Amino acid sequence: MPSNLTQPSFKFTLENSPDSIKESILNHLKYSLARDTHTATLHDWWWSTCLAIQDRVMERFISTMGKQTASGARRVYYLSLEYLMGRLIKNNLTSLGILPNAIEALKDLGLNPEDVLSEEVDMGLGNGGLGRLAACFMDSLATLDYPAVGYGIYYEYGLFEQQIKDGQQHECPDNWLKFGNPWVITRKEHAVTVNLYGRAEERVDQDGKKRYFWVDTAKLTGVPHDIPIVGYGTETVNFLRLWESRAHAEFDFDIFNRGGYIDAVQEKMRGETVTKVLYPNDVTETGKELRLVQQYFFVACSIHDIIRRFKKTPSWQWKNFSKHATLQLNDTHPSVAVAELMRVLVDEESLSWDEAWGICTEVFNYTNHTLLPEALEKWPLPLFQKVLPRHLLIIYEINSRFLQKVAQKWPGDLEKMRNLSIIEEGAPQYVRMAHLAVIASRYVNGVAALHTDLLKRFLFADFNALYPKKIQNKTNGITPRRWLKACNPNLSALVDETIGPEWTTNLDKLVGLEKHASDKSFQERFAKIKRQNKEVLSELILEKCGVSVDPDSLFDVQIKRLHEYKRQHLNLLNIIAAYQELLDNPGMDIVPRVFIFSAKAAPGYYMAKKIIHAINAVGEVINRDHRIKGKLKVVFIPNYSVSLAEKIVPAAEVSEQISTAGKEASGTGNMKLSLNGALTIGTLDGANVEIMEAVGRENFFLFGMTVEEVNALWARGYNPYDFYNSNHAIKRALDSLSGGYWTSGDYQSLQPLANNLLQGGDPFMVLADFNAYRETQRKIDAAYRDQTKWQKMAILNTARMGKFSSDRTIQEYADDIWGIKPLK
Ligand code: 26Q
Repeated sequence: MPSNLTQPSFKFTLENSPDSIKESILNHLKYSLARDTHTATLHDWWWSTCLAIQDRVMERFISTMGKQTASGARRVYYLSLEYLMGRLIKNNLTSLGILPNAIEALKDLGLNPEDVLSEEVDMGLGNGGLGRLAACFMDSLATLDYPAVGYGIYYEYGLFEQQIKDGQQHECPDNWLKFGNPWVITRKEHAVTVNLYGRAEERVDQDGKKRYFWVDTAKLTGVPHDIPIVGYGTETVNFLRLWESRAHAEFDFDIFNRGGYIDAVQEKMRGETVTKVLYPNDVTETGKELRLVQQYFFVACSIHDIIRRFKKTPSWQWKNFSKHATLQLNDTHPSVAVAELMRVLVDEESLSWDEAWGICTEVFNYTNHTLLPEALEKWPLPLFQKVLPRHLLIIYEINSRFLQKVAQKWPGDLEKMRNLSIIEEGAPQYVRMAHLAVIASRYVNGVAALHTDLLKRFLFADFNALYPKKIQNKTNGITPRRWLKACNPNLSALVDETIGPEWTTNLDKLVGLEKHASDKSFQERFAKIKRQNKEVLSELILEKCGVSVDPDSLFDVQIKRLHEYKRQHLNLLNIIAAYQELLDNPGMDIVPRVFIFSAKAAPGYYMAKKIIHAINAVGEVINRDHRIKGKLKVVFIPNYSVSLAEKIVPAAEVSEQISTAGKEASGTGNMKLSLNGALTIGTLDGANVEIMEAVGRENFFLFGMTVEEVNALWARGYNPYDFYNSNHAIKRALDSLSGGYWTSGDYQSLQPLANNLLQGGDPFMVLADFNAYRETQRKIDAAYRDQTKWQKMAILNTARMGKFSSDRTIQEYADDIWGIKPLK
């Protein structure tokens, strides 16, 4: 072979001038879409533009894969059931550094660039924070030149689309692939067969060794779809590999030959339902068979793919597997991977148990994202046995060896054994996935300092005693490319002009803004940009909610999944109290405020849906009450998504981070908002603690009980009626909900919400924190009146958020957990 063919080529042939981009777009319009410029729709233009970008991405993709394969270096395999990617077009242009030229090209073609970029539907393959974190991590991994593959599921339907009718949530399917997707590369040649159900049979092989065979299984095929992940300002392009389930040919054929054509087609359809839809994180969906099948399907495909890559180099030995691979479990959702890797190594590759277990404990790591006991994943044992009979035997073996260790450490302590066992006793028994993940993993991490501390002290206290170095903290982060540079171009330009552009890949550089925080003219420019962003958001609010809001009002934002622990209803009770006070005294001088909510509730989460209804009902009344002269507005923007967040975040002035202390593992919206100059009103929970430490106590509106105070109050006995009876504002607000005030006398519809906070025991202590919250909201009013002071605080928030870049987070994972090196 000529030597120039053995070396990957690093010369990129496509040019990036506006003219070359324009030419590429026109070529794709003609040759890929068979369209002319007169009949092309906006969708056609968007698609051709994506293909023009994808051509440039491909050159880097091919060269990166060549380099990574040739180096043989350790790769990180990120295993996640969710990737909340949002739109890719602007991100890819930003990362390639050709956004301005592409904009010029589109303008030249007589198009509105913003319209073309907005034509893309969000890739919403995630529920919330955990899925978006995976997306930010993929961005940082590529930007820092780390060899990485993200494995996941190619859901046909992402998180449901939310519609609001009569103030209530309705769910519609999110058919994001209806028109196909220009970013996807399907790799049919890497399709994988996956087994399910059947039985585990013990047989003696030719060498007289006992072995297990998994027989009479149902079979599925996994087809991988790759999405390139473009590093910012580097040549690295990694990829996401998402698996789609298809019917298995063998299976089809069997039934077909028996003459059952219709049966064969039905069987085919069953196989293809496995990756149809993303599960919402919903209590009513726990323990569902299809979810377990999904998890195993994706894990089996991914492990197979990792091993295929490993075995491509015949000289590599199993004992060196961990030199080439490290696997990160994004929560317990993919944790059946532990049993699957053991099965492949022991049953298929004939390694001894100890060799196989040694490999597992070197390559797996697990990230925990929740302390809520009800959110910890566990599977009814009979279900697990039916779907994965061989894996259950493997788990028994792992467990029995583990329990021997427990017995050595705590001789005779049966309660410890019961508490730590992978199998939860009871009728039925359960398989505890977090225990499996902790036992197999080299490192386990929490996602904020406080969260990790609580993991060590409570949830995993005994594990921590057994393995004192296993649990680490890795505080979450967000990518500054999407969450400042791309979503807030005017602020980015001001920052570039003031301190130079290095902040984009070194967010600590933002501290350079500190010395401008008190500078009058800088403050004015900073404030002007916020004001422009608020105007843009006001138009969106008018369009989506039919409510006209004044961009001169204070924009107060709570955007996140709807959950009682996040306490959107605490925010709402304060709004009601403020409104009632205003009605008593319409002349009262308050800072006009727009309360902006956006949130999806899990479809089966009754109370969350009630809270959405209540927000909309309260908004309906308040927004139309002329007596208060527009001093308060309440809007609920439907269908919260990544692309919607990109419009709300740059316009926010107050960020609501008001979860009950000890409940929010980290939060990442808190970081996005503060980075864009919003001031936080928040409890000492999750990453709020570290954000406050970074921006300064004086630039943060802290309120509420601490974790210790919450625990102490529970221990003493919490009675929400104590607060209801002694606090007039609370009583009046709750009475308005149960009395039908907001729903034209229909007292039944919102009463359950009030009841939940009283007879229901107020499980998230909304009433206990109400007073502190209300007082702190008043302080915000006072602070906002002094605009010089406010702007200084806002600038200092932006300036001091360097730590919360996902680049820093990824650097820490790479150094302390994965042991991987950049490959330039
Ligand atoms: C479980 C079983 C069945 C179906 C769905 C699920 C499921 C799916 C998604 C359970 C949980 C999730 C998502 C959890 C999540 O987003 N957690 C958030 O993770 C963020 C990133 O670390 C943190 O910042 C948030 O604090 C945490 O709530």
